Order: sequence, then C-alpha cells, then structure tokens
Amino acid sequence: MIEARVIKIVSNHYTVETVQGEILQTKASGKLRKSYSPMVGDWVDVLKGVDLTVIERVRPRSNRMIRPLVANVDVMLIVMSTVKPEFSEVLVDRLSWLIRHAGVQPALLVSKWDLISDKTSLDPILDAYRQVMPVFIAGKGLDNDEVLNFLKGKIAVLTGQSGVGKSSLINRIDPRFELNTQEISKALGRGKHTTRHVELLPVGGGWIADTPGFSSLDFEEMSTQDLLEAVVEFTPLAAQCRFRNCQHVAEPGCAVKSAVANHTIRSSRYEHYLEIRALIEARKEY
Ligand SMILES: Nc1nc2c(ncn2[C@@H]2O[C@H](COP(=O)(O)OP(=O)(O)OP(=O)(O)O)[C@@H](O)[C@H]2O)c(=O)[nH]1
Ligand SMILES: [Mg+2]
Ligand SMILES: [Zn+2]
Repeated sequence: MIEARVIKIVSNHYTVETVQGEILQTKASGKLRKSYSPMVGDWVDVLKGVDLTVIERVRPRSNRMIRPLVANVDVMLIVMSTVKPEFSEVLVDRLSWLIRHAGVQPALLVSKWDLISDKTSLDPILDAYRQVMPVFIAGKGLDNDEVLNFLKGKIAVLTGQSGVGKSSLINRIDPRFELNTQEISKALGRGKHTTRHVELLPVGGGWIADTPGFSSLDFEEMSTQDLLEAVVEFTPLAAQCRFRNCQHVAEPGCAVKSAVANHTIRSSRYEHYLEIRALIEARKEY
C-alpha cells in the first residue's frame, strides 16, 4: 500500500499525490464508493496494480467542508476586497463563525489593496480582526510572501463573494493555473460555466482550492450555542459573566457587554452576533 493524498476528482477518476511526490491516476474500490467515498483532501492508501491503481482505504478525516467538498482543510481564507465589492464586516463576521463551526481556522485576506486610495481607512477594522485571526493584504503589484509562508504545508480553501479576486490571486501567485477570472465567466453567463470539479492546486508548498463566489450564507446547521462557541473572543470573557450560561444578550453583569462598552470588542462584531442569534431563534419558532 502507498500513502497518498487525493488532489482532484472528476467523476470516478481520482488523481492522487503519493508521499513520495508521484502523481497517480486511480479509481476507488467498489466497496469504498458505496460506503466512504474519497474526497479531495483525503489521505488514502492506494494499491498499485499492473494496469489499474485502486484506492483501498480512506483515512479518518479531521473535518469535511460541504461547499466545496474538501476534507482535512487547515484554513479557510476569507477573501474580501477593499472596494469593488465594498469591504463588508457583516460578511467577514458571518463567514468566520460558519468556518469555526465547521472546525476550521479562518484567516482574512484583504484583496484589491491597490484600489483603495486611503490605505489607513481600514486600520481600525483590520486591527480588530487581527485579534481573532491572521490577516493578509493582497492586490495587484503586491508580493504574496507572507500569505505563501503561512500556507506552507496546509490545505487552504478560498471563500468570498463573487468578484473579490479569488481566482485572480491564485493566477498572480502562479500564472500557469490560468483560472478563469470574472470578465470571462461573465461573458459565459454568470456562474453557469464555472468548473464543477474540485481541485487542490499546489501553491507555495501547500494546497489551495479555489471556489466560485456564493449567493447566500446558511446558518441552518447552527444552534445559538454553536454560534456562541464560534465567536472565539467571547470565550475567555464568559468566565467573568455573572451567570454561568450567559448568552451575552440582556443578562446583567455580562463581561462581553462590558468589553463592548469599553471598546475591547468591536461593537459591530457584537451587533452581528446579536443579529445571527436572532435569526437562529426565529427559525426555532417554526
Ligand atoms: N485592481 C485589481 N483588480 C483585481 C484584483 N484582483 C482581482 N481583480 C479584478 O476583479 C475581477 C474579479 O476577479 P476574479 O478573480 O474573477 O474574482 P473571483 O473572486 O474569483 O470571482 P468568482 O469566481 O465569481 O467568485 C476581475 O476583473 C479582476 O481583474 C486586484 O488585486 N486589483
Ligand atoms: Mg473565481
Ligand atoms: Zn455574558
């Protein structure tokens, strides 16, 4: 048996890279396809045959993302442009909580840095985010050394609205990928011709999966308790709240609300927490 990682799946053709760095075309064994289908990102054991190499076993996953279908994701890179589309704190907050809930580390990559005239205008926002996740700056003309260094040895998935520059970023890192960027996909009719298969691209000693931009975010799978646990900066404060099970909403003696009042926690982030919490509560009533 050879240990390998699944890097691309097109119907039932699985491309894997062995630990020795060899790329192999494989099929999944029939028994696996029925019970535990291999996903991109999986560590698998393959058996090299004379004319067919077969995946015999999928190793346990540390996590699995649904959109896109990738296993063992180390980091989700939230790509958010400075302008075009406008930087959205609501979106960064919501995405970061969904990502945490999936058991994955979020990071923020601010794109189109070349397009914002007042570079300091985002400082307060980015400083606040730096306290809860790694933050990187990217754009035309900027080097990507810092983010590439961070991605070394990791599987990273890009996420973010359509048009923020996810595919462009990967192309700037390595033009050989030639990923479609927006002008092209627009010409083909929005999203319709987006490649459906998932693929890990070798970037800076790690792997990146590009994804198409989404149209909505789904909190269906989250309870109010899940949300509470996803807002990581609340956790150390919760011990100081008067009530053990404080939800940081209207309870007296709440340390989170004090932190918002004295600006240790950004008020917009707290407001967004309340908004999502209300959404989840409203859903419960049906
Ligand atoms: N000035 C500038 N323009 C950029 C930058 N990154 C991307 N763009 C432009 O923004 C547009 C959208 O870029 P894409 O890379 O297609 O965006 P995307 O996030 O992959 O979009 P979807 O695939 O639809 O989700 C293109 O016209 C790019 O040329 C940047 O750093 N600076
Ligand atoms: Mg794209
Ligand atoms: Zn509290």
